[in-house]
Amino acid sequence: MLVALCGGVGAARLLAGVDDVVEPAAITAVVNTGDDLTLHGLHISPDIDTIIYTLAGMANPQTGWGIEGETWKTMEELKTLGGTTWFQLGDRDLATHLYRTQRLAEGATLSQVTAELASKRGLEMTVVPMSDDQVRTRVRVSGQEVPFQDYFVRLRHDVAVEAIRFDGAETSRPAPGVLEALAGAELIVCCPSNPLVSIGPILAVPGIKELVASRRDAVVAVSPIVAGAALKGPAARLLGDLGHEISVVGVARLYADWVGTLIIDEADASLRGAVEQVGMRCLVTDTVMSSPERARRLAEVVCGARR
Ligand code: FO1
Repeated sequence: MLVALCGGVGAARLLAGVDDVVEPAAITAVVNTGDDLTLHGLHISPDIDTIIYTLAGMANPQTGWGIEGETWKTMEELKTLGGTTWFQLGDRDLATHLYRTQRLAEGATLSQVTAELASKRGLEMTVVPMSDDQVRTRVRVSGQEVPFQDYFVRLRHDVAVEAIRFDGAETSRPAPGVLEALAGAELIVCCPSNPLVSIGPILAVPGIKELVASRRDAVVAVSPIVAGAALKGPAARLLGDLGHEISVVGVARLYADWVGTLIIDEADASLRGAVEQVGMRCLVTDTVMSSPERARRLAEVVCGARR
């Protein structure tokens, strides 16, 4: 059993590679739900949908989120009505949010709905939210706390961040099966997602970080920072804003007490010693997943990297 801790796009690309290397039925993806939001009365789970769409081969390859070949008739019509359109929901993507919202209203848990969506999209791996309880990442910018998607999309994450908080984390419980999967996994993979706002919320659910740290030798992480920058999204900027070194060494320090092996890109080969000084093994390989083939090769290195 391989268990992957996942955010959005970077995690989805690596998972698609792992899906080629490991029997999909033996993979459990534990996905961040701190990015979730309720908009137009709909429950939207961006990271879960990005994972499912990518593994189903239907994700928009340019953006990494939403569905390929999408139409935007509903958003265009909503705009003429003066409705909220800063968070773009494609016509086909809307079906996912309508389905999820209806099922939740019928009393289903987020885990149950996620399992239904994954199987209806033909996935064999298990996709599970970090928790069925509501945990929402909130970001403080210019003295004001805003929901994650307001920061990430409406403000285009083009603002300095003063603090982040995972509202609801303290009283949240791991989703059913998460602790068992982590306890029984031969390998726990921390995907190249944003350490602070994608991996952070997962570890903030009580019980998860403690369990992962107790199995540190089985934990392999892929750095989301390559040559001092993030390949996608605000990870580098966020690390800097919140006082962390924007490098693979900064990532290693963040991960020191629960990751046994950090995989870094060849561009950072000179920092391998510095990462090992933080107290973890360090492997150097090509971590830029600009094609399915490169994602598959990285997945092979990850799957063979266990201490
Ligand atoms: N990201 C954007 O930059 N602009 C959008 O309008 C947008 C809409 C959207 C709709 C559904 C969905 O699942 C994701 C969407 N995203 C959008 C991406 C999303 O903000 C990020 O993928 C995650 O929250 C960060 O991991």
